[in-house]
Amino acid sequence: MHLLILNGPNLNLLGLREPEIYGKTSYGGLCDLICAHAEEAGVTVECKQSNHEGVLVDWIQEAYDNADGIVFNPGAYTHTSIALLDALKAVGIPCVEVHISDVNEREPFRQISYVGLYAEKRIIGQGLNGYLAAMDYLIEKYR
Ligand code: CA2
Repeated sequence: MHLLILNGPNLNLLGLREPEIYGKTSYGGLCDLICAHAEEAGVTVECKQSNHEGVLVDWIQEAYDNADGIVFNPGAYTHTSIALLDALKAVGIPCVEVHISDVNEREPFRQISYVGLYAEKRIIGQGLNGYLAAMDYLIEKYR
């Protein structure tokens, strides 16, 4: 089983700014946690991050041939991007949406999710553990 872990804009800044919201672990540290978790579970994983909507669309399209599941934190594009929703619908790969912070307790605009119209599960406000919980969900359901 192969999982694609996608992160959207500004998540490369993890650990550098706003630690009270996003924690102190860097983006590289998050990828290390994800890789260790995948190895333990016996699945392969690829971690990618982009600040560009079109690049994220390209990676979702490319996943059509090789990923069995997508763990996706689209960052701010969550709340704006019909293009990402369409790309997910087009490839039809099972997807879990993850947010580090509790978007339901933040500004009203963060409570809209286009990606959430496709994602079969949303994990919100569990910090970085949310990524591991999303992997476990996909592994248990689709392995
Ligand atoms: O809580 C989440 O995971 C978010 O997807 C993070 C996005 C935000 O726009 C969403 O509403 C919720 C923002 C990511 C920004 O990441 C940073 C990380 C460290 C320092 C500054 C920004």
